[in-house]
Amino acid sequence: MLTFHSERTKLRQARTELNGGELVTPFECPERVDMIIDRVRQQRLGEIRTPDEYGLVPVLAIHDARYVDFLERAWDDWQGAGLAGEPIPAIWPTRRLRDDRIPDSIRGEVGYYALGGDTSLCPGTFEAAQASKDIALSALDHVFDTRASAFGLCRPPGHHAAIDQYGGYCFFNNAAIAAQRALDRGAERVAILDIDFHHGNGTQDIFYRRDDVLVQSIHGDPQHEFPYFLGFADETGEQAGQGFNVNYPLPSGTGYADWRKPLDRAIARLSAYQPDLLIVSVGVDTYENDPISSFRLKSEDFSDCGRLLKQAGLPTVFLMEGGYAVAEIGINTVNLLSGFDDA
Ligand code: Q9C
Ligand code: ZN
Repeated sequence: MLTFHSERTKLRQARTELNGGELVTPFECPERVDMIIDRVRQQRLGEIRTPDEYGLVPVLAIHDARYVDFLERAWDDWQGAGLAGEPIPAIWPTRRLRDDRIPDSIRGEVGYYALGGDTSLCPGTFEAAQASKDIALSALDHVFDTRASAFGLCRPPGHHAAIDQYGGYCFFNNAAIAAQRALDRGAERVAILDIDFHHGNGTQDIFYRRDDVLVQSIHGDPQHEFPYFLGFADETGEQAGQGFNVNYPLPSGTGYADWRKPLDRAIARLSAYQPDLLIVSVGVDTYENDPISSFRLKSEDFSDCGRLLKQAGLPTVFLMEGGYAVAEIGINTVNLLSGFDDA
């Protein structure tokens, strides 16, 4: 399988993440990319290619123009306001406040556009987010053109990013941007299967009223896991999209035997939908030793998961999302991809 990779993804080098009331070094770090690409080389997964550049047009097919402009200038504006740390919001337009007015000062804007306080901004974030979507689009185009599968080593990840919101380490929704490109290139139906530990709230929200993208997600129950406020089983889509969103929340401590049951159901639902192609949002934060997650998948389970995904029989674009056990992230990710390739 071909891998798309860019060193530009490492231009985001944030220093701070708000975690348990402390500022810590972010879990979502550039070393994640090095560990995965090292393992791709070591295991000879296949050729590694540099992505093409697609500019902002495909981003604006999904995201709000003012949001994109905000991301581009946020660091400079924060510095210009004389603020010393990295941008993290301190107030949001939550319940009891208005969300129909966008502030014109940077501290207010950060609160307006952030969905959480976990993800700080820094110089290089915008460029890395652009490289990440270029990787997703290059992988999509390769799969669209050849019907062979591909891996996009995206970073930063994308599935928490909504039309005009960043957070959960995500800025541009790479899977959504790639899905839209497939439709714009003539696909009639696209399916997204999100196997990251966390619910892909951004992806769900973007396609919630549409029937041309089937969105399925297997994740930690939001009753007690991030993003807490979306990802429940009763969220099935609205209007034309009714029935085209499927959530499979699972309890803390879920191991592979119970994790693969919803995977089987998701694959059955995929077969019924008959999409032109499948986009897998790959998170390996379901791993038993992940520092911020609570499932118990073992490294060999990722190989079996890849094998099962092959059964869907679809041209498949794998896009990297989460996974924070840095020492094992390469093993787990490449196990999944090799499991698919070798099936
Ligand atoms: N500070 C993805 O896996 N914070 N995002 C968790 C630790 C948010 C994860 C608490 C986790 C977001 C792409
Ligand atoms: Zn995750």
